[in-house]
Amino acid sequence: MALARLGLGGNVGDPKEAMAAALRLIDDREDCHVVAVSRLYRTPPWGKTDQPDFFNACATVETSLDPRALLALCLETERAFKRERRERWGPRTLDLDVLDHDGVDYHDEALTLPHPRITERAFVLVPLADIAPDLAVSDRRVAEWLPLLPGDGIEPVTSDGNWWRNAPPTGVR
Ligand code: A4P
Ligand code: MG
Repeated sequence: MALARLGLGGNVGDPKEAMAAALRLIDDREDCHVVAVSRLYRTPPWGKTDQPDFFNACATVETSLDPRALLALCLETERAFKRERRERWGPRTLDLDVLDHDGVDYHDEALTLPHPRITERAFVLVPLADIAPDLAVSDRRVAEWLPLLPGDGIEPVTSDGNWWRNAPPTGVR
C-alpha cells in the first residue's frame, strides 16, 4: 500500500458537496482508503483572478493503485462531476490532483509527481500542512515552504477534517 496525497478544489455550483462526494466515492472503493482530510478552506482565485473564490482541501489516501491508476481515478471522478475544461486555470466544479504518491519522483506525458506547482500555491500548501507538514517536496518540507508564500485571504471554513463525511441520520447519535 502507498500513501498518496490528493488536492481538491472547485468554485462552481456546490464545491463543498462535490469535494465531499468525491472523497466518499474514493473511500468506498476496495483499493483506496481515505485516512486524513484537511480542513476545508475558502481561497482567493490564483492565476486567473476574475472568477469566484475557490474551496480547497487536501486528503491522504492509502491505496494499492499505482500513480497512473490513481491519476485515472482522479480524472474519472472529475468527469463524474461534469467538470468542463474550457480554459486554463478557469472555473471548475471539481479539480482533483495527485500531489504526491509515496514520495516518488515520476514523470511521463500525463503525470508529474510530486505535482509540479505545489510550492507555488498557498491554496495547496495551507491545507496540505494540516495533514502532511513533514512531507518532503523538492528539498524542503511542506511546513518549511508554507511561510515562503503569501497566504492572503485563505480562510478555514470548517474546524476539522470531518466535513466530507455523511451527516449521521437524524435521531441517531
Ligand atoms: N497532470 C500531470 N501531472 C498531474 C498531477 N500530479 N495531478 C496532467 C493531476 N494531473 C496531472 O490537468 C491537466 C492534465 O495535467 C491532466 O489531464 C493530467 O494528465 P488540469 O487539472 O486540467 O490542469 P489545468 O487546469 O489545465 O492546469 P493546472 O495547472 O493543473 O491547474 P490546476 O491545478 O487544475 O489549477 N485558485 C484557487 N484558489 N484554488 C484552486 O483550486 N485551481 C486552479 C486550476 C487555478 N486557480 C485556483 C485553483
Ligand atoms: Mg488539475
